[in-house]
Amino acid sequence: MSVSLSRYLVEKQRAKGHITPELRLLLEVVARACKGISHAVTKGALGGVLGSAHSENVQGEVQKKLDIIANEVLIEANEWGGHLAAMASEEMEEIHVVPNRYPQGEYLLLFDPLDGSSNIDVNVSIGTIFSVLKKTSTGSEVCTQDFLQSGRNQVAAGYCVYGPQTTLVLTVGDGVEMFTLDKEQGSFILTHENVQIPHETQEFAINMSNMRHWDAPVKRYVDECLAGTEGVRGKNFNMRWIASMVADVHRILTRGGVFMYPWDKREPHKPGKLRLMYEANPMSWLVEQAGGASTNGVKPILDITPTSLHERVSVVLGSKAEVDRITAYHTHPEH
Ligand code: P6P
Repeated sequence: MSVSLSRYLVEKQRAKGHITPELRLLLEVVARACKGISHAVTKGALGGVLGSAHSENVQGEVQKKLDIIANEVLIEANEWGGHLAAMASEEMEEIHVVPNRYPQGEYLLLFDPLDGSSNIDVNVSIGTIFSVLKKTSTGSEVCTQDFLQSGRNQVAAGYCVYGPQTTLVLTVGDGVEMFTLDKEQGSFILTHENVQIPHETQEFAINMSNMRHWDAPVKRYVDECLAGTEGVRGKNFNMRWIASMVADVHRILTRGGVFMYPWDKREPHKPGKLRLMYEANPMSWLVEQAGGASTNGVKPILDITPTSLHERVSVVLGSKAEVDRITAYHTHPEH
């Protein structure tokens, strides 16, 4: 008997009280929005949705048409339900407060509506990343400050990867589950329960073209991987870099590995390229819930207290033994 996402969420709500009816509604609405995004992505050139939108996002990056479409799908799907107070997106400089014509709820939804945009026009896997917080301030109008909570405060996090399958990966703080979209039924079906990342791995993911810009600990780790059986690691390593965080993290959740997007000398004033609130935090919680680890090279990403909505962070996540090793190279380089 296949278990749909809806049935899974009802049973999770009923059995363990892990989620409220409003959070269940939120997650079902986000999943439905991801189905709509998957449909638009899959149409590709046939839907006239490829290519640039000839505009820039808050990061100063050129927006693709599908970036904007995905953002609009998530906004329109979520603003009427009464479960949210506001939303924040990589594609919007300011938060989007739920309009007065709708009731406001207690949840805050953050998302990167379409991560991996450089892969859209070349038909490589991309995805939607989302994170859910609760509004902690009472009485006052929701504002950006309400979003600036550490990743430990997340009540739900996940992503939907648009690849050969459309798969939703979710945690509400009680492990990680994967749901594969049955496009005939239009339902997400539970296909992987209690996902666990192997502690050991022989696969690393990093953009090797940045090697000359890396700091010493990252260079040391990658050099040791490349030295293979003749080096200190005594084993050979494989390398993967899809340039879609969602796809790289999905591989790591599925078969292990370590993903690194470290600080580098190209823009020394930035702590890293990836965004803390709607990329690193949700991915870090998923990875920790699956038995892995995630740090900024020095401390757990989930322990970082954000100071701005779009702040960036250095990311090292995946198989715990490898993340611990890389973090130790940063904190105890003498070892
Ligand atoms: P680079 C996609 O733009 C993204 O934000 C992540 O999904 C991905 O891991 C990274 O940037 C790729 O960056 O510098 O290799 O293109």
